[in-house]
Amino acid sequence: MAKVALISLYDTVALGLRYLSASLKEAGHEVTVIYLKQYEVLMREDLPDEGAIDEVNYGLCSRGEIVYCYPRLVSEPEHKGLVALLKEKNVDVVGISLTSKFINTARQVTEWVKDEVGAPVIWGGIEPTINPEEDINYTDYLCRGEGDHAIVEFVEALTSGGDVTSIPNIWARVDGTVHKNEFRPLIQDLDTLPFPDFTPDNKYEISNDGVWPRVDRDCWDDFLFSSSRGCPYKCTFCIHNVMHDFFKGQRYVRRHSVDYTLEILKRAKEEYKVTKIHFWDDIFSIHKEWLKVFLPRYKEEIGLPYWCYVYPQQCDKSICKLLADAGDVEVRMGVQSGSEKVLEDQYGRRAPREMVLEAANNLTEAGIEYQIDIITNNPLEEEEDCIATLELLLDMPRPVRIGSDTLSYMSFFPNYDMTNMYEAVKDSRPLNEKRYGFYNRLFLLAQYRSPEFIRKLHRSSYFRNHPEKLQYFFPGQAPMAVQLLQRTIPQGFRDKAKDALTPVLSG
Ligand code: B12
Ligand code: SF4
Repeated sequence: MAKVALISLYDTVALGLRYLSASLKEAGHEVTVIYLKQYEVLMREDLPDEGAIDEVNYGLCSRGEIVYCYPRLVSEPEHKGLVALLKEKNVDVVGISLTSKFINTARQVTEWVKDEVGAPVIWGGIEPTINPEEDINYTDYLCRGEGDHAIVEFVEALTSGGDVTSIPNIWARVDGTVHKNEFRPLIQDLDTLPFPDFTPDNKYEISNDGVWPRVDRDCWDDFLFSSSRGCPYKCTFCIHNVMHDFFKGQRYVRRHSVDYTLEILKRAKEEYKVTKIHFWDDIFSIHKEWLKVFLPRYKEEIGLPYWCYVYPQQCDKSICKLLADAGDVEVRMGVQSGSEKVLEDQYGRRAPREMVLEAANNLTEAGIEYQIDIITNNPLEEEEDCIATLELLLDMPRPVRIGSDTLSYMSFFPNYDMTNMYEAVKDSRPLNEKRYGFYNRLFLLAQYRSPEFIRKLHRSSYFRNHPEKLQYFFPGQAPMAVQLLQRTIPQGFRDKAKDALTPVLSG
């Protein structure tokens, strides 16, 4: 039996890590899960004095102010706590799960673990999957793609003195030579995987200068699960853009069976105090035949409110009816831009404006509340593209809501087509901050004000020159305060603090 620690960086949802933990436990190994730091959403006045070592994301929140998704530095007490915990657990190997934004924290943690704990480290997750040539300089081992089987083989080979240089999905730097193994085939039958690990056993959160045991249910307040892996599309700003090419010729979109999915939800409902299900499937509304079986049974056997992502193409009237009939549902639909040119030439999206409008109408007619995702601050856009997005928002059935209370700014991740497109012209295309200062506020205001009023604001040269003054038209809500309270309290404290927070959260 090996002792393995899995570290999740700035992510307490960590579905991938939960699958790995379950596979390792099933194979008889001892697993400690550590959520290192929370990803905080802060207003400017709350930003810490010290800089972050990883990328800070910006966004514009629904009350029109800039918010920062901030990866706060790992403090000295947290660093010491991490090392002490790993020593106390006497770990044989440490896995770090990371997305591309957290590469510097991963490098720092890797050094601490190697130098101060003396354990080998393996990186896994989206970042090493798409950027292994760079990442192998910072870690001796990394895993590309699905880790469920690869991690078990790797841990067993490493701890028994076996060969770690020829395991599919694993890259290994041994005696100065990098062994780059091929991808193993995708797991086609997801039901062969054990249920992802949501138990609070042997799980810790390191944040707020301390090491906190996870108590109650080890997750956010909603229960989060994805019934599928993969997406049929290849939008140029999204991970699937790169992944499709890795797995050509294989069935890329796979889904758990209805029985498996319901069983895990039933357990969650029985064992934990779950009040809502959050489906993280990239597109929950694909596979109409699956939905036809799953959703009526979901209503009957689970019966909880639920949330999911839909894509305009999979949002016809019959799908909307199925979604609505299953109970209290909220959906988020990717729209991204209202400009046909941007959708086609830049994003590679197969969801033109008319399809988006039809999907939104179908959702509304079915009585489903919908939110949309828009990507903004894309330096490759022109003013006419911003106008097209604004016009689309104004034409959508009301109420229209922008997801997560913030507008997402375009991010450029390694090796995505969108990044390559941008890199080629970057020097001649600085972001027009002023233009976006104006349009971003109008996009957000389109949620609350009438189309006529927004068009008037749009025509005003005063607001174009003083976009921050548009602030006055936002409703005086404080969504960020709510998010802050929910997200930044260590889970060990959350229950105790709940009573105190309730009035604030409901206000
Ligand atoms: C759900 C989701 C979220 C949720 C939950 C996160 C979670 N990890 O579950 C929330 C809302 C919290 C979230 C937040 C963010 N997300 Co997100 N998210 C996703 C989404 C849609 C699904 C992730 C998922 O559950 N996959 C299913 C599991 C089973 O797969 P997996 O995580 O890849 O894990 C497998 C392997 O990677 C591997 N593996 C993973 N970890 C490890 C570790 C070891 C040691 C090993 C050996 C293997 C291994 O094995 C796992 C099982 O097979 C993906 C898109 C996607 N389809 O991947 C985007 C995605 C991961 N998110 C992304 C981004 C940008 C973000 C944010 C930065 C957004 C923001 N601006 O705030 C934050 C950052 C969060 C963080 N700390 O990393 C990007 C990352 C891009 C990149 N190149 O880094 C993605 C890929 C979408 C995209 N645009 O391409 N996200
Ligand atoms: S539809 Fe969504 S999940 Fe699928 S490739 Fe496009 S952005 Fe990614």
